[in-house]
Amino acid sequence: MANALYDTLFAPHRGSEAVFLHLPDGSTVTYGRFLGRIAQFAHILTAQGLRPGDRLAAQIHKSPDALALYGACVQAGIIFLPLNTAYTGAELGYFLENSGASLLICDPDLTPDTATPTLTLTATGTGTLPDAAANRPTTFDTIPRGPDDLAAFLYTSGTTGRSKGAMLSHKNLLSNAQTLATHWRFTADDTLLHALPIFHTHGLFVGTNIMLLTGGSMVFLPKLDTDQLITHMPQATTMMGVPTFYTRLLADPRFDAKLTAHMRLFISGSAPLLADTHMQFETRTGHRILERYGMTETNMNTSNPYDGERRAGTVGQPLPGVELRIADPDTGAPLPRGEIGQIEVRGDNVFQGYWQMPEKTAEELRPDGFFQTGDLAREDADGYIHIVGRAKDLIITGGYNVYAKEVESLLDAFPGVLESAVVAAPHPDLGEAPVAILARAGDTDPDTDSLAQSLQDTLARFKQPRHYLVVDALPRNTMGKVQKAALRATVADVFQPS
Ligand code: MCA
Ligand code: AMP
Repeated sequence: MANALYDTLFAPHRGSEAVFLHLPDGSTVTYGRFLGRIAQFAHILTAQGLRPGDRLAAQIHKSPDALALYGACVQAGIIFLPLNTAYTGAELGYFLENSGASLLICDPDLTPDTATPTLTLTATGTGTLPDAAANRPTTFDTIPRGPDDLAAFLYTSGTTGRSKGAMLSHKNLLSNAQTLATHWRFTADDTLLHALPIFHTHGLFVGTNIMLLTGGSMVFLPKLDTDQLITHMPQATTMMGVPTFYTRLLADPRFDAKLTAHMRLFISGSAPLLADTHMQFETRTGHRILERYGMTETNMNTSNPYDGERRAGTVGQPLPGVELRIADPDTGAPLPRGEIGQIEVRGDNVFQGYWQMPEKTAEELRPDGFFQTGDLAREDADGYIHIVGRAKDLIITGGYNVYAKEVESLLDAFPGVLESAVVAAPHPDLGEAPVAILARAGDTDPDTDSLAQSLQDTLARFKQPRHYLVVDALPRNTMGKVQKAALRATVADVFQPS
């Protein structure tokens, strides 16, 4: 095939009257209309001078047109770089510069100060991009692309400072969508309740690509709103969410067995689903949530079985086509079953490296092609993987990743702070949330209110500490390393209801 990703996910729907998107106002978008929109956008992107392999950055709100922009990039061979709408202008500036994006599509509300050529697109489908596209043809000659050509960059924060652009190929995306659609038994009869953001793997490549592949439809909600989930659940057959989706639903008495009796499947991922949530969900609804595990760099790696036992507190077994080993973090040598080690994975799902950072790529991709996930786990006697911790200094808040180092570097530079440590504290809604522990530089405490204020322009809100603690000195072990485990214990209760 000339462009297998486009030809498999999109092209079969050309002219189709089947519904692709159900919108909250009751309107629908057919597959045929969606494909026409993709072609119109592809014309604009090429008219802007974008050529195969060029990067297009998008910081836009979730909408049918935002999805069409992704399709346009696939059809025109352009590398799609979706960005969290929570990123500040400072963060966006870095992504534009690092990726060398030739064009930025952004919401007029988020318009940054940048030299990168920019078109706008709002959540309601207005802006300079749709204006320019309006009279363009609804067909476009698909640009040929091979399996190893790049389809997308997704930026992931790093353990050492700056974010890295994870390069995902056409084969990475297509192979994983095919594996998941089969494993989870998706068909054209499915309707996915979609309330996730579409700038990350979960909402875009897992949710959307599966539905495009199988020809099913999505109830396409702008964001998580429990009322909307409950209102639209009767229309759906399946739902995907981060654990916060499930805890919020469980907190609502309207969410019960009757409302979910017709549902085929609930899937959770991006952050650990507490075994307790899994069990409460089953007690309330009779459904066992299917938990799976993935990463931006690898797409999905493991999943609980569709038919077999969905085991609470585990992420299931390796997906077909994914080789997984629990290995010694230093050497990569596989450990005997039952021992705790680092999860390493290899397969068509694993990314092509970090954009223009060969040394970072070499640090995480072993010479034999296994990727080091930084997740610590053990495999039980039945082959289920139990994630027990993280080797990386990462906090996952509501399904978004925050690397402690990125926040600490900003805190360390603040007057009155000698040094800082950012750790995760359990949070009843978000799973975990960042807490900052600051060692004071002199006799007076740093002003944490102005510190918090100073972060507003530089750091996305979800990365900002939700609690500050000032101490005389950070605890260190005999090697001089900050004892984060001790700090985590100190702040373990800060978000617990008193
Ligand atoms: C919003 N806020 C957050 C988060 N989201 N703070 C911390 N963590 C978050 N995740 C802040 C806002 O800045 C705001 O702060 C306040 O919370 C309320 O904002 P709102 O937009 O109303 O929040 P929400 O609608 O309640 O959103 C929470 C959410 C959402 C539903 C958990 O963040 C979400 O949909 N998360 C899913 C993320 C996801 O898709 N991850 C997949 C990554 P203030 O009031 O102070 O201004 S892909 C991945 O991880 C891998 C590959 C995988 O395996 O899937
Ligand atoms: P990211 O690639 O930045 O979106 O985040 C990937 C990380 O999320 C993984 O390395 C895990 O630490 C975590 N993760 C994803 N799914 C799960 C899960 N089901 N259980 C526990 N952690 C998960």
